[in-house]
Amino acid sequence: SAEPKVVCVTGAAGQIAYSLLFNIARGDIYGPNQRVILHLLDIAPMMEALQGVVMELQDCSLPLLAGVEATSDPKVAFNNADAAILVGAMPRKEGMERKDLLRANAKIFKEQGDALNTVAKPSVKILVVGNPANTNALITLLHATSLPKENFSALTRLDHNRAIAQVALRVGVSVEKVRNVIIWGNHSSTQYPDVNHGEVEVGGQRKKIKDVIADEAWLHGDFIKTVQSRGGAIIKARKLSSAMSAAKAIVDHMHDWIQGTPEGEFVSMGVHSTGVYGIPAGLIYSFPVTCKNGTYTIVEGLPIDVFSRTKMTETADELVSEREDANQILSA
Ligand code: NAX
Repeated sequence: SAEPKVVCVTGAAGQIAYSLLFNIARGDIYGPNQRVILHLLDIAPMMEALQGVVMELQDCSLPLLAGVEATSDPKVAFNNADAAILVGAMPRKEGMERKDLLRANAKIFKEQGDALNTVAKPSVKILVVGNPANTNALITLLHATSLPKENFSALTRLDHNRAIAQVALRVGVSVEKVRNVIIWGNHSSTQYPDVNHGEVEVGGQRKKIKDVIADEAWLHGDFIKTVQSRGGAIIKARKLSSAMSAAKAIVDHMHDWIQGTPEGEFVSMGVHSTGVYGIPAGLIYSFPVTCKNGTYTIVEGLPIDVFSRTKMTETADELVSEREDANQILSA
């Protein structure tokens, strides 16, 4: 369409944004025929660094990039936004308790929820990446009261992609042969990567991942552990957290939400729980979803075994306790 889409990215001077902005500006989310305007939000002390990012975006000389605006004011950043990718957050510092982290972030996401509510398009698609992503998304949702709950999401696509990669490596096929793995729950170490409903194509035939790998000890053990702790392993090796793979996952998430998922395939998104699968209503919980015409639908009716049920409840319990902490902080 002729009208450019406005995409707001927060934390725009940070390392994930540095990998992400180029991909958005060359059309990876909205496609090769849709121009975009980038609105970049960061905090005031980062404005000089952010100007450097703006200069580089100009120098990329991208035909789809119709404009760039850099600001430290959320109301300017979210103005008229079609998509808002909330990457910026308060990082966990040495000696910080989970509650301190939640407190700092509750303030940020309350303000940004209010701003989205006032100035973004009513159809704005919001993706929260900054940690604790699920609960930050919930806080944003609770403060953007005039926006539909279905406009909000949290990123678990990186975990989803990690699960696909581990299965592909183990089976010895390329990643596009693997589909329908699921990340349930929180983007944290309690997340449950589940291959029970997943398929892998081997020798031209689509088979159950469970049957092809046929090693329950690995699937219930090292596989889950590797995916859950991958973020930490990258920090240990790189001395920085995942950025390239996070940016790729953000693009996948937004692309699929807007352009749709292929027939017969589902992906994982942290979305508002309606109570399906016995998950407490109102949490932002990662579910298997399909997307079509810009809306997601939770895949319902998958059979859940006892092992899965335990894991799904464990990660839901963590989200319930994060929600309680957030409510306490916000009402104080
Ligand atoms: P960086 O520290 O490189 O960048 C964060 C940027 O956000 C900084 O420029 C900072 O100034 C800015 N910022 C802080 N408060 C802000 C506010 N109130 N408004 C606007 N901008 C603000 O971190 P980076 O590596 O880019 O990671 C960003 C966030 O993503 C972190 O919270 C991180 O934990 C989270 N992640 C989430 C993932 C997920 O799968 N959900 C995976 C990747 C990543 O670890």
